[in-house]
Amino acid sequence: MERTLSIIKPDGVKKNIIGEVVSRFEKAGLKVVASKMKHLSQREAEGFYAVHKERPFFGSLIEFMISGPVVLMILEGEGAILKNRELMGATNPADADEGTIRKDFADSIESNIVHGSDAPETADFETKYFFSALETY
Ligand code: IDP
Ligand code: MG
Repeated sequence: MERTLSIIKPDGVKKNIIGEVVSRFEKAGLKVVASKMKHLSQREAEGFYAVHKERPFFGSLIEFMISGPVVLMILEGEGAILKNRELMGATNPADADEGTIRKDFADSIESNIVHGSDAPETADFETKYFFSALETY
């Protein structure tokens, strides 16, 4: 069993598709084992995306991520990290496969509805960044 961090970004919350996104995870066999809604502070968002801080889009990404509340979740399942990435689709919705969350709902490469950890190391860092052991089930 593997665990991964999922975030429904502010655009997903604004579009009122929390249930739709979670339903896709559940139908694919991923289980929500932790969940909370949170309006990230600038410091929290910058710490989460620290790996991207030299990228030209960093400032804009942080502004977007703190523009409204997000839904933070830990998903559990066999191959959860890759399975979640497949359900999400490519970063740029223009490149995303049919039937993926980003293809169906995302407006741009920045406002792309969901985050998902990309490897076991990032999944470990990211799940612990937002959840304590006592908050997971
Ligand atoms: P990922 O979310 O598919 O893993 P990353 O490359 O890790 O994509 O980028 C993190 C987030 O930064 C993306 O989900 C997106 O919101 C934003 N982003 C990535 N590339 C660009 C870009 O070229 N312009 C604007 N925003 C970007
Ligand atoms: Mg990434």
